[in-house]
Amino acid sequence: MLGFNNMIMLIMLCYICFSMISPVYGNVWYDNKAITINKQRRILLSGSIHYPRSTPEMWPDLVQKAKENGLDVIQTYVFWNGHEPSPGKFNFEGRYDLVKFIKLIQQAGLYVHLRIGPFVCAEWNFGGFPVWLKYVPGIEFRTDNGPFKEKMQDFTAKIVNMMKAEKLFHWQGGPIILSQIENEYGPVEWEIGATGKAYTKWAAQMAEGLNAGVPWIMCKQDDAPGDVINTCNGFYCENFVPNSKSKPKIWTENWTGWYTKFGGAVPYRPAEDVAFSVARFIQNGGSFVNYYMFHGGTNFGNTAGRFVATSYDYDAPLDEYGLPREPKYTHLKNLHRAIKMCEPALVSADAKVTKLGKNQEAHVYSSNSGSCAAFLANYDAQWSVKVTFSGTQYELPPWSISILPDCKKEVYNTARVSAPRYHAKMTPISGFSWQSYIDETPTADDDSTFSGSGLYEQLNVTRDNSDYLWYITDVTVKTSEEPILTVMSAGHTLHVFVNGQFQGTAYGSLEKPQLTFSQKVPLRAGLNKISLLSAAVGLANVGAHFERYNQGVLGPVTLQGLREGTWDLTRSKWSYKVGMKGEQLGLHTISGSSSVEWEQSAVAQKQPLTWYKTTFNAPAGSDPLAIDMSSMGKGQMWINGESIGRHWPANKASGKCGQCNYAGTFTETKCLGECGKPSQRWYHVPRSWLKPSGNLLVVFEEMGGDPRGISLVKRTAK
Ligand SMILES: *[C@@H]1O[C@H](CO)[C@@H](O)[C@H](O)[C@H]1NC(C)=O
Ligand SMILES: CC(=O)N[C@H]1CO[C@H](CO)[C@@H](O)[C@@H]1O
Repeated sequence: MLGFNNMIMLIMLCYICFSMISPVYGNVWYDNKAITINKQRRILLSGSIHYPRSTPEMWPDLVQKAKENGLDVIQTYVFWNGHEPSPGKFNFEGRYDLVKFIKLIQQAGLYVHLRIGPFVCAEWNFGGFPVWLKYVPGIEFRTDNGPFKEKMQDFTAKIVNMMKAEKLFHWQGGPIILSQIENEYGPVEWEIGATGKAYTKWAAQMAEGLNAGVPWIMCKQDDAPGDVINTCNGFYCENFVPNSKSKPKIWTENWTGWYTKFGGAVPYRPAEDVAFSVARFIQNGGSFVNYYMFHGGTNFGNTAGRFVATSYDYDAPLDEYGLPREPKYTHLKNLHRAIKMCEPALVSADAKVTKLGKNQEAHVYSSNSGSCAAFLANYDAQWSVKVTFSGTQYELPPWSISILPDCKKEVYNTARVSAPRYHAKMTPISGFSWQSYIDETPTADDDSTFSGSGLYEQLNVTRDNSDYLWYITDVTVKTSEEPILTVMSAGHTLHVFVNGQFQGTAYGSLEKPQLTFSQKVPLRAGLNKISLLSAAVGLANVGAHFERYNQGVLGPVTLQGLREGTWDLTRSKWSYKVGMKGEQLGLHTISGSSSVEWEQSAVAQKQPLTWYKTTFNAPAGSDPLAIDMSSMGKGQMWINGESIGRHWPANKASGKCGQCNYAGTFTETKCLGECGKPSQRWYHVPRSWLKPSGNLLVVFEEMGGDPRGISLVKRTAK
């Protein structure tokens, strides 16, 4: 039996050990209801802004607009391949200046949720993995594999230590209150079983061992071990239940819209539905909501994932250019104000749920201290309903929730939009006067080629240093013939040339990156040069086995219908050349652009493999700018040497397109723009990339287009 004094001793000891432990977790922890900051439960509203998808010059304004919208937290992934482009060589500059980004958020008085991953998916090239990682001997991605775990730990530790050194965690006085390890791993673990489970455990322990002093989350991970909080991603999360009674209900990805893929229509999600899903999550006891995305931004350079468009607008409350999208921005701002009025009641009581009708409910949070908040929900997707609550009648529009922060007066309904409705406008400012330069179709004798027998996997050769890889082979026939050339490729696009003459193009899609080119081609008597230009459109960003990822012409390649029957060229001698000649000459850079003779007078039109250049002055004012590329085919473009990204207006929206009918449930394919239009017509040019005059714009066009149709446009909110 324990004596009284001993008991006091024990209690004191425990107190001491607690106060010794708690500094490790600083002032941020959680209980079954919410994240606690300084022991205070909080309802936290968060929004994703990915720092490399805008420019440092845009950051302060984006963060300020998020704050004005009523957000408490900015959430971002950390982009490994941007930070460690080659092993041990780090980049934390410019758009990758993570510390600067976090400090700006801190200055604005907001918190940060740092999702380190380091697998991030995010429609980002290779899901955030550096391509060199694929070539680490013995590597297998995202499983219980030594080489992978070592590299993952190194990078995660590097980021955590950098944040500590800069005093950016909350216990150090910084803004970071949450972190994340792995990303949507649950479904993968389910697929691969025991090794996946071991990896999950290891990842959680590794992360916690870094002593970041803030809680870690794993999203879409039903078996998140120990103290790691499992969280929900989805269009709706109201029925999500954490895997422990001591963990709060957190929604890490509430999709404000969806991303655009090349070949698809532009998705959108009505403000009413986003607001409904958030209000429903909160009324059901949720305490942390994140908008994915709050600002989507732009996939500059080659940062887009496979077949993902350059625009990552996401139909977010702030559009790609950083302008408020209405009515979404203001409708959500009003929602946030209403939710914050309910916060005292929400954090101190559990909901009492009562039926108000067949498809209607009241969720009432009423605390001992007298605060009371009510959510009146109508789940009927078609009909408005009058309900009586506490003796008062309320009218609830279909698929909506009314918020009563004092349990009496309705201050907000998710379907009644008082915010202005307007469409952003694109206004042409000027056209350009172009010069052109036609790139060349290399032959096997060029000194920049090398050869081998059989077909090489593309990424192994390019290491993603260029989108382009040439596959070149010679075919000798006795008399002229017109056989069918069939080329099977793992993707993503293929342009075929015979004796320097363009024959045609084939391409895959997000759903099916593989392609087959099959077409009659003219061969002349004697030697013929077959040149295949295989182009990548981003690397895959979803999945587990990135070590097995492949692309390019893997075969078979055949010529059918020759006098001598069918020739299989798959194992022939092939020559290779990485990149276009223009890339090697640096035609897109300020210094390299003058290394060739440009055609001034008769600018080539509808010519494949053509470079175009022009100079222009920055337009007056501060409206965001874009380039209208609707007259062009496919390629890349640069301003003053900075890559704007890949253009591909020739890839028109097909498949599911048309109107929006979301009520009831929303899916990624519910609300889509019109078919037959380019998936992306306008390409963002950040103002900060421009000088007052003499800006160099370079376009590389693969397929042939009419540069006279290109224009500079400005974007205004209405
Ligand atoms: C990658 O290329 C190297 C030669 O550069 C070759 O030895 C290796 O077999 C290739 N690997 C694959 C998977 O193609
Ligand atoms: C399962 C799934 O599709 N998850 C996606 C959720 O949306 C984000 C952003 O579009 C992606 O990164 C995830 O892969």
